[in-house]
Amino acid sequence: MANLKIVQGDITKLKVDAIVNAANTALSGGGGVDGAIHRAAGPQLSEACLKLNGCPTGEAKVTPAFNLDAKIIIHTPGPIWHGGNRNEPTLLKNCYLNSLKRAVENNCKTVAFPSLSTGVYDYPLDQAAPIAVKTIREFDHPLDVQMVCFDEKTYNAYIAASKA
Ligand code: AR6
Repeated sequence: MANLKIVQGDITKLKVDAIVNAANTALSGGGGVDGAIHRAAGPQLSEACLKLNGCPTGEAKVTPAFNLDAKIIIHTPGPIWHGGNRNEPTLLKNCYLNSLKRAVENNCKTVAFPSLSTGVYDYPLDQAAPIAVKTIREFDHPLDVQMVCFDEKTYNAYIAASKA
């Protein structure tokens, strides 16, 4: 079982083996945590992402972490919320699961996630948090995983999900 810790902070400042990025399917960079990770990692990250030819929603691809204090970045495009009837819960679960698999394949022991899909992609926090918590906790490898919540509202939602 993976061990889950919920913290509040900036994911780009963490010293962990793998940082997960809430990417888009083009892996072209953007706003939110994606923009922050690209700024902190440096311009080489865009070049590395371009070579990957995009990534389908729910899957996960790896690049080096360049100037970040991590070994790798795992890029996963979360689902855009359309009301919940377009397979959003399964796609969100797949983002967490496939990112954890990439971490294990790359011999990572410590992984940090942002709150996937709950920013620009509008996934309701109270529905996203339980999916994240359950998928991480049920993952059958001894990883140390941090959910890094940028704001207090997000932090409170993940704490509530972890206690439910
Ligand atoms: N550290 C941790 N979390 C952060 C940080 C940070 N430095 N900055 C923002 N967040 P979002 P999405 C939080 O919109 O909904 C991009 O343009 C933020 O407060 O970054 O999956 C991509 O290119 C929120 O709680 O990701 C895609 O097009 C969470 O990260 C699209 O946005 C996720 O918000 C992806 O949208």
